[in-house]
Amino acid sequence: MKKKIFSILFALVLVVSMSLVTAVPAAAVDPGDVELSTVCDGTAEWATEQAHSGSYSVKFHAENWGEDGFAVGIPVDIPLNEIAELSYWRNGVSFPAGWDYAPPAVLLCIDANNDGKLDFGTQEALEVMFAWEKSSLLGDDAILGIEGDWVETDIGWIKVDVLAKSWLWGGAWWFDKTGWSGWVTCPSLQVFTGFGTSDTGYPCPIDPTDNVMLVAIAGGNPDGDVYVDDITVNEVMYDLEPAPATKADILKDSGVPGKGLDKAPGLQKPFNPDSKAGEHAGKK
Ligand SMILES: [Ca+2]
Ligand SMILES: [Ca+2]
Ligand SMILES: [Ca+2]
Repeated sequence: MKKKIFSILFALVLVVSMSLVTAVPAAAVDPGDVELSTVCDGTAEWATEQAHSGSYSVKFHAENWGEDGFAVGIPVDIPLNEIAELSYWRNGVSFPAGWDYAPPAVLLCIDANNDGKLDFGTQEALEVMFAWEKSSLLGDDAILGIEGDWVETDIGWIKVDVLAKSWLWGGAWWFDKTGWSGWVTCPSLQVFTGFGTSDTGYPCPIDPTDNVMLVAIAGGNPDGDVYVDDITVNEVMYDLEPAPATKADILKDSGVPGKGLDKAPGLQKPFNPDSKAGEHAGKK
């Protein structure tokens, strides 16, 4: 019991300290703040074989329906009713011939209790999406999820305009620690005034002025690969390029033992390829 209380306290300290560290303006998001998360055998990784911008996109893969999951999350801080543009690019490759694939859903992770911080991250949002009995992971905050439309495989990069999607016949839902909403009805986010109660009869904690703190794109469609790039939230496009390698990364890649490298402040700066330090690192 003592151990459990300790781990809960530790998790709380971690959440509080992480919320301090990640409090950056949306326009200046650090590539290092992009969160890649998985459940079971799902994978989410930086990949160069497909890119809509720059050299990289994020590549998702899953093998088993309903078990494997993947997600990419981007920290933002925007009131829900001030989101005027929300889109991303996706490319589904090598799904079984003749099959459409279910593209990932968009999870708007919302500071529903208005305390200035989000009680969960991309990993917790993904876990709740796959195992709804884990809804307590969301703390006092909530998710508004928007489903993707099924599309053909191997037709190249497609722009997904999330706000253009009509939810009049379902296609979106909200979730908090009290449960799932069922499918919500809403012609668009702009006319959203609030949602009905959850399946267990609790009121929706999401108000139109609540802040979206994290935009996650999450799914689990198996067999093929889904690439995601260029997530745009209002005027800001997140081009999904990984953080440049640090000096510490270069030294580790060269075989220098990793102990201490991650704590040396001088080694956490981006590596300058012109300095030739990488070529000589680790050599006697
Ligand atoms: Ca990119
Ligand atoms: Ca909160
Ligand atoms: Ca609220």
